[in-house]
Amino acid sequence: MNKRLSKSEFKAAIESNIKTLYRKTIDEATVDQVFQAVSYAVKDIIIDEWIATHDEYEKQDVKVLYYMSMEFLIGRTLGNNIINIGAIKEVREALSELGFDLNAVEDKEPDPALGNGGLGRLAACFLDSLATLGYPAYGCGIRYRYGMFKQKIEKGYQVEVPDEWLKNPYPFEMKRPEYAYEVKFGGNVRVEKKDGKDVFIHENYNSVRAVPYDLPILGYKNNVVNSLRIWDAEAITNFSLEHFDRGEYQMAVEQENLARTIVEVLYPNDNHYAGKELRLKQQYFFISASIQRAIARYKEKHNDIKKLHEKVVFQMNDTHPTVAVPELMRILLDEEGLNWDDAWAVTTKTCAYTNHTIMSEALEKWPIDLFSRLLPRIYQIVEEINRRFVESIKKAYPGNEEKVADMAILYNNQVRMAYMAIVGSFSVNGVARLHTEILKKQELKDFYLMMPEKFNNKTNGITQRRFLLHANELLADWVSKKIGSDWICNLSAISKLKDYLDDEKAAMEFMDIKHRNKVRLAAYIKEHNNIEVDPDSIFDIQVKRLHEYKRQLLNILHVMYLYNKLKDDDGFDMYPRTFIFGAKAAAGYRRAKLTIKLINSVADVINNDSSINGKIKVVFIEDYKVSNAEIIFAAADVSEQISTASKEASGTGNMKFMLNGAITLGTMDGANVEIVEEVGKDNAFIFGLSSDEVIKYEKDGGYDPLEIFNKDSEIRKVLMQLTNGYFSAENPGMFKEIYDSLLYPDEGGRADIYFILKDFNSYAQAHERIDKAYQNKKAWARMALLQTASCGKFSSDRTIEEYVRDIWHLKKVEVKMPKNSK
Ligand code: B1N
Repeated sequence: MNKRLSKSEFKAAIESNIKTLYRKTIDEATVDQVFQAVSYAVKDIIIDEWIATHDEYEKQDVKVLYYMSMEFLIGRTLGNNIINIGAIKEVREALSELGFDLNAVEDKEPDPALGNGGLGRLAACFLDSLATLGYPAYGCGIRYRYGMFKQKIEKGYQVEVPDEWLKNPYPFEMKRPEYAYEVKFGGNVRVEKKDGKDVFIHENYNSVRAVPYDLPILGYKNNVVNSLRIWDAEAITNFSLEHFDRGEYQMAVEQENLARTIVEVLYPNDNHYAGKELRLKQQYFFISASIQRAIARYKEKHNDIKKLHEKVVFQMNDTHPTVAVPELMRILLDEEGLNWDDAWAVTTKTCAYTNHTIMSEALEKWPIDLFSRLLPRIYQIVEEINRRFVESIKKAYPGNEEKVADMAILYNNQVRMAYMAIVGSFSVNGVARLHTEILKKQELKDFYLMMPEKFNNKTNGITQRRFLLHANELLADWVSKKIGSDWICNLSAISKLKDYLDDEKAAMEFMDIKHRNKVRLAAYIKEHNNIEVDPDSIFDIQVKRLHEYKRQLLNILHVMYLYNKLKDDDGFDMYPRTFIFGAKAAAGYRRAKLTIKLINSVADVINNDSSINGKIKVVFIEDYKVSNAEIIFAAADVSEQISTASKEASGTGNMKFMLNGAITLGTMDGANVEIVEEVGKDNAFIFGLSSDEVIKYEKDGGYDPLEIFNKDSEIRKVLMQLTNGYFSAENPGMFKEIYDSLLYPDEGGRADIYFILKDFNSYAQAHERIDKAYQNKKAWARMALLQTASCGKFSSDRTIEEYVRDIWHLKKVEVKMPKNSK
């Protein structure tokens, strides 16, 4: 095994780093400085493996995956890196002997939040799995100066605070100026004839230099280190007096500004398209740089560009990287001199596309005038792709103009990015079985009928190394003691825990660990919210981005309903419950922000009402992010996965809860369907409309929430409390907007478009079943253990193996322990 440094060697390395970095002795060092010093000690080990890995890739001339994504939500890396080099014990002891606590040191790392939610975290899990399985891969993304904002709650409202993750140098990144590329925007394209051929000359453009920074992505104890390559932008010409004199001042300043603004900030929208020009700049910026680099690397060893697809595959994480299709075409046509058909053959064998949502407001449709102004040459290519595709539609459906309107890439003065992604790719996949079926049968039906061979499903997964091994040490140790540690790299082995389902002692140990994790979360809540919660109550948790379709509103309305019952109905009793929420709302998403305020207002009233004897507590955890997520999942009894059926493409939080033994309270949506399939429907609390029912109502109408409101006095009471100041005495009208949205038609002519009232009673009944089930401690323990024992399928290792088998066709590489390591 690769234990390269002993405890005493780590101690020496840390002390020596403190000295070189800060001219201090360890006794004078702050915890921040110790974080830097430990990170450099770990990086020292990583570097040798990093070199060895890339030497091996070169030597074997392997095919490489480029996973293109606007988002990588990697979270803190120090702890994970220490585990993956197999040195957790040595580092912890070394630090402790130096007078520091590893957890406190880990807490000093900024949480790199270069992503919004599920889509970005999925990309991070995939990188972890790729390295652990030994597959050659790069993550390609953007080095945003500011990542996802930090959330503060002030007077119940969300306030966004900039995330300055680069304020101190980030110890694990490495600048690679030798791989810088120029990326051009704007200007115009001139056509010249050269040797009878058209040559396209891009002129009068602005440009920036894209400079990559690499972050090491470590496999688990296998010496493999892949790279996450994130691009920074620098000005090409630094402003100089010379420019000032020659009147190029304007140009110089513009280029400085362009460079600065491009990578300034991550757009904080999840599942929502805002159509901002700067966003398209970001997209083209990192795609152009990544593809230029991939092709240059290919050409170092190969001279036939027509065989690019044999060594390179580009996976596009949703439509955000879809300019990869025309950009690759541009390079093949204009720089490599291929003809259209050859270039198109290479492109469509190299690009693949993952769809992550069917929410219509998330679909990227760029206005043609904006797109063509910003990317004139790329736009010409898109026009030609579209022209040829429209020809093929006409051939397949002669005389059917409707098909052209439905399927063309350019339509209604817009570039429909999803359609370009499908046309330009050899693979199109959804992220859970139900989601892929909806794509094939509804959203992308026309494309599926025309090119069925492209469509496939890849149900999402999560890495058990972060979400169990790192996040829940107590449980991880217990599992390994019971069944060995195979599960770390082969999660299906965790099913061996099923042998213990009826072993009462084991089940009680399992619940005891859950309890200790609840105590840990209770302490976190006490520290951050100053709320006392009872670890013996049921921890019922919904953490995810705030979005109407995810229905945090349904959850909090139900809390209001329970509270009313406790107050009004003497015969009613319930097992104590702690409802925990964590969610960021996009900065411009008004209704989502109002829902946060509602949750906090309800929490204020309920938590301070002694008449209910603490039966309900409501907690909103500020700044939900990867690092506190790890504490939260470990402590959950109930996992709220309550999206309107058909809307959540997969969900991955659902899997993280399951892995940690929480039981799903959910709709038959996304990957919940497959979770229920694994645990059995008696071991989940399922409620609500099916996706078919939702889709039918959306198509045919026939749902009127007012009917429910008029018939059901308990629901009516809850809704009235939104407008009578019951939870907002200072401003009774505050939640009127939410009330209206539930009862009265919106601009689209529909009310309660997420079916909250329709699903309410079924949801309340599922909660009653939970209340009953929890009181049978033995049965609950068995059910909780069964969740962990059944989650084998949901490892991102499984997902990656399926991508490799069906789409990427990569070869596993073994990396020997580097000789020159210490
Ligand atoms: O991707 C996750 C899924 O598990 C979730 O169900 C899905 O909602 C999420 C535009 C998105 N889909 N689309 C986005 C993010 C940012 C943005 O600007 C769309 N996120 C998802 C992983 O498959």
